[in-house]
Amino acid sequence: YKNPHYAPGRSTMVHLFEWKWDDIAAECERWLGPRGFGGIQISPPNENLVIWTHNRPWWERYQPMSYHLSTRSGNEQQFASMVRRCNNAGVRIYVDAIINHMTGTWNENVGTGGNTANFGQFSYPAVPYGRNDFNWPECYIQPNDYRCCPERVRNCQLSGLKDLNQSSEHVRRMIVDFMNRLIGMGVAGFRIDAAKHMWPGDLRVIYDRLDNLNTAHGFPSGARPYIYQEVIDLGGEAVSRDEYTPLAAVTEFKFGVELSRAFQGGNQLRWLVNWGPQWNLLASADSLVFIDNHDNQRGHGAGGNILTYKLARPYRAAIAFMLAHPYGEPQLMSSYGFQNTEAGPPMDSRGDLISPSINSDNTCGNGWICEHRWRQIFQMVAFRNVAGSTTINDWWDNGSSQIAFCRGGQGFIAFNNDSWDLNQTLQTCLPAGRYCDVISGVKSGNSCTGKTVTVGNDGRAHISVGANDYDMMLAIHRGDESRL
Ligand code: AAO
Repeated sequence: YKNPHYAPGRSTMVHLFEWKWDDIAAECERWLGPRGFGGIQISPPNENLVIWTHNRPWWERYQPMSYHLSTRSGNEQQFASMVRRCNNAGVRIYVDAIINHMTGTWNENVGTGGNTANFGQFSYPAVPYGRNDFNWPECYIQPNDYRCCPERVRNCQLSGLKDLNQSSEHVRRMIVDFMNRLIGMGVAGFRIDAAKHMWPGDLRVIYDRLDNLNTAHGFPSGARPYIYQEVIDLGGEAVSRDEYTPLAAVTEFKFGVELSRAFQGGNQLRWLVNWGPQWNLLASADSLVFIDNHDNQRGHGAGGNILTYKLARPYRAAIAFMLAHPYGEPQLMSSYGFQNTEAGPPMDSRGDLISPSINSDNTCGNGWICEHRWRQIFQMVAFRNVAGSTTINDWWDNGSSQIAFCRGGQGFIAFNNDSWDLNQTLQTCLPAGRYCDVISGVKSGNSCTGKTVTVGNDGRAHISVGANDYDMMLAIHRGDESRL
């Protein structure tokens, strides 16, 4: 369950948060496929409670009403078409699976597919679930439970969300049927929402009942779905990430916390020389990594001071480090702009989502940020693809926050987070020639719209990253996007 089964030569998943299925399909064909992206995490595809009393917040999608594929992102036919078109473009789809719970109790009770529920009776007829399918008696997770009481974390309600009992055979069957239906339609895997709140033993039963990936969508025979479990573990809690790594991959929240600190100047970059398990991160193969996610970019979940698109310069640098470094399976966040942390995505007065528009410079409009279309980010996805399975060599630092390293003979990157210029002749490990810095510009014919780096026969080149440059990094590699 730890292999994302990306198409050959690809890497990196992007979370297209709250995008519509038709728009995702188009994005696979016009952008993600051609640019070498590996996959997409989509918002939950199953029917959720419509919550007008909070003006359709983003978090209504984390309150399932049924497993019908009917949401603001689209219907079942649009979902199937998206998966097929993206797989044809070489881009995999990963589903955010909400299997820990159903809704909270509300005075509205109609779902995005038109189904209703009776919250007092714990009745969700469109699944169907009834009172016997939930943990009983009702209890609510309190902050201190995270420290003392694993059975309360697993058997009580998270935020008042009705807590399914995954040891029930009926619940298991409903969940497995839902996930297998998606696998049949060609998805490559799942994010398991709130995995901390389910018993590892129950999850193992569910995972082991999942079908192999669909060979008609280009997966090798016998391939298991990629599963990454959302377990927030910053240390010191009764439930640990280590209970889940024997099952499948786990989200590594320390990754974004530490890199956000370092690239905001709270830690010298030279300490990143041993980035990985020596920082108490999970083993690389167990780890799904990101700087920000849809929760912590708006203060939900865990971890303060997480970098987001709002602090764009250090954010781009942290993302570049994530993509340049071989540790973990990286995931990018692609956001809509927000001030209010509850606010849902761009929508019209009927509550229908408004599609991102695409500007002539490839950026997005209509309120969508589209970090995955920022030059410094998408060009680092290509860097990662070129670097492949190489490891780090020729690490250099100045004893402070200027660092540089090679990825085998495939790529070279330098960062300057000091308040003085970086001006050094450094080993790039690349063949002699001229290279376009993929951070400050793009290759255009035989020239570069940004900095050009000339590598000598000894592999060395003069590297310059000014303290006041627009970006704090410079990257060159052997691929077409950089070689002049
Ligand atoms: C909404 C309303 C609620 C209402 C509820 C029911 O906001 O007021 O009661 O509906 O009607 C999202 C939103 C929720 C929303 C929910 C349903 O975030 O606000 O509730 O949809 O609409 C825990 C879980 C983790 C979860 C996270 C948000 O462990 O799984 O809370 N994330 C996922 C999704 C998320 C979604 C759900 C789960 C539910 O990604 O979008 O909720 O489907 C500690 C624990 C963490 C715990 C946090 C937050 O963290 O370790 O496990 O996360 O507390 O309670 C320091 C510590 C750190 C600690 C943190 C916060 O940073 O180091 O460990 O402080 O105390």
